[in-house]
Amino acid sequence: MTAFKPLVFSGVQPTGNLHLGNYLGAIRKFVALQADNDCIYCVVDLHSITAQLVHEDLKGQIRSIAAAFIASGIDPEKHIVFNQSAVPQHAELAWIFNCVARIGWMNRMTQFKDKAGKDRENASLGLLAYPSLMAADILVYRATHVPVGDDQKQHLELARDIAMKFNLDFRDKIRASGTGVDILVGDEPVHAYFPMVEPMIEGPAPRVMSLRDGTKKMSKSDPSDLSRINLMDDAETISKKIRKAKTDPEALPSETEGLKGRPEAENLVGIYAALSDRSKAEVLAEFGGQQFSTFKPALVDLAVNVLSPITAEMRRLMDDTAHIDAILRNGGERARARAEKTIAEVSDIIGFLR
Ligand code: AQP
Repeated sequence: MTAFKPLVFSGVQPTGNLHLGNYLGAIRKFVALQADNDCIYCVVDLHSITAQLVHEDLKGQIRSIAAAFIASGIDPEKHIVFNQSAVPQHAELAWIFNCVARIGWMNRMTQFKDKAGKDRENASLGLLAYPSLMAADILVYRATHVPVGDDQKQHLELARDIAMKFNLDFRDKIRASGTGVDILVGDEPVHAYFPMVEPMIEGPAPRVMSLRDGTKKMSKSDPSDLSRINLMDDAETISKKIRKAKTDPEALPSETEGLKGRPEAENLVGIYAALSDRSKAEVLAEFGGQQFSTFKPALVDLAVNVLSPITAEMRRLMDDTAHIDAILRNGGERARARAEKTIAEVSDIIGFLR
């Protein structure tokens, strides 16, 4: 039994200010995975026009995500950093996947339901097909591992369904092409062209919640800026947002059990734990019994210490757009070379004449 070569792929949309949820749920994992893996990190600009077509400064947003990757510690020479639209093979494979995936699969996606809201008929076709493009982003490199936040779990399950259907529908042609790999799916041996991607969701902060409502995900598109800590916020703004963060009147518990039913307290303790590389239990061992009036200033100090060097480096990088553009161009060329090979093989398997 052979296996797919391990490859990490993930992406971030240039849809607004990057926030602490993006950083703890995704970017920090990207950084950690570099040491032992071949990694491709993408600014997924094609995705950014699915919910909102016109952006005031999309180029600036793309550069700011690339700057955040690099300022956080991603090495664009050892690994690949690029923007999605520079590699048209993503969109080409997405079209093929639109024909593999079923409309019913897309209709079940909770992110589509949330983002389309009540006026579903008026949502863009791109918003409905978003998970198909996301599957193509990953599988055009035949990537095996995808570090993401908890909210992307359903999309990754769909990427596996698309890969599986393609592998089964084209089973004989994949075998004839000599490009397949024998894998086990459960106990079932499958001769596969596309791997079954593994989501990497675990980590200290798979779902960071809004500072204004502990039951809602921290999100770039939340209309209240007080709901999130942006990577570009200065120390004073971080302090203001944490001081104003919603809490309850109780003191912090000494054990994690005591966080049940207290979503805001759980969120702030989770953020503290993730930023300090400790468990929630360890944080509560230190702060249990104390009021938020003591805990919040400690969280402000920690958040400012961790985030301010990244913010400063992001600002420095964003002042040198030529440097960022050169990194993205170079990454795009290297990504394209890999993606072209997949598209040539997939076209041959399907039977397109090229
Ligand atoms: N609150 C969060 N907690 C943990 N991880 C999160 N991610 C997003 N929000 C949280 C993870 O960040 C990565 C990049 O996300 P994205 O920008 O591509 O899309 P998103 O998940 O739709 O992020 P937002 O902030 O909620 O954007 P909008 O408001 O535009 O929809 C992903 O790995 C995601 O899981």
